[in-house]
Amino acid sequence: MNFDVITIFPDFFAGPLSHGMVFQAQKRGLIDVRIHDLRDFTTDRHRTVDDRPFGGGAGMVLKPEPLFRAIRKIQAEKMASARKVILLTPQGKRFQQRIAFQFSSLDQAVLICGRYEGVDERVTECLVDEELSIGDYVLSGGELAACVFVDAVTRLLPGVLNNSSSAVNESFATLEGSLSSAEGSLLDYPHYTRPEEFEGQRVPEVLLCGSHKRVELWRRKKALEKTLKNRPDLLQYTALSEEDKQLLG
Ligand code: 6GU
Repeated sequence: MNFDVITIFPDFFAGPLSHGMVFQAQKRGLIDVRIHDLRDFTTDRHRTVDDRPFGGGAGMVLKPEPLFRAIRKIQAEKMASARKVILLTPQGKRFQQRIAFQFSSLDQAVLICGRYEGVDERVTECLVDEELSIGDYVLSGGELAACVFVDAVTRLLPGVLNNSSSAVNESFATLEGSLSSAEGSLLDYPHYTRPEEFEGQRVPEVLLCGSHKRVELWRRKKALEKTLKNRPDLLQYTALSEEDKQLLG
């Protein structure tokens, strides 16, 4: 899969893209991430990317011309059978696991990092397929959100994770990877590793007992408790069985 990121802070991405799974996926040729400096698509001496909003008000707005030029160049460079242009903005639709899964079937995602007070709406209307936000808070720009998008989508691509089952059991994922948490999923259960005792705290006995059945029940109970404590909103959509109700007490 190809990711094309349009940003005014190209150097921002050096760190996030050169570690861990995203780095490995690039090395193995499973993804290609290209960073485009929006200023390279300006034509004036000052390489101007923004201007004051019509109608007045605070802040600056990203001008349409450099973004149109950048996106058209990216689109012309490559034939892509499934390509989407995505604007990262707090005004977007909320990014969720289900949406990450949908985007993982694309062969190209063009990510525009919003900045300042916004982006000229003609860009959104003419060029953008989807506006995405990563959550209900305001960031100073879309760069962090673009990194979140690349990471969340990359790890769903075939062959990226060596252990294909670990992506399936975790919080927010379902067997198909296609349902959102709001459509029936719990937070993950707690995990422990060695040592068995650390500063007087022992690993729960049940995890050492060797009974697969008892471990499964305990994990289900803990997942239910964790979800009730941290994300009670998710339980609204999760059908609790009689056994679940007993586990929760
Ligand atoms: Cl995608 N951009 C900005 N600037 N703020 C955000 C966001 C995106 N998602 C959540 N907050």
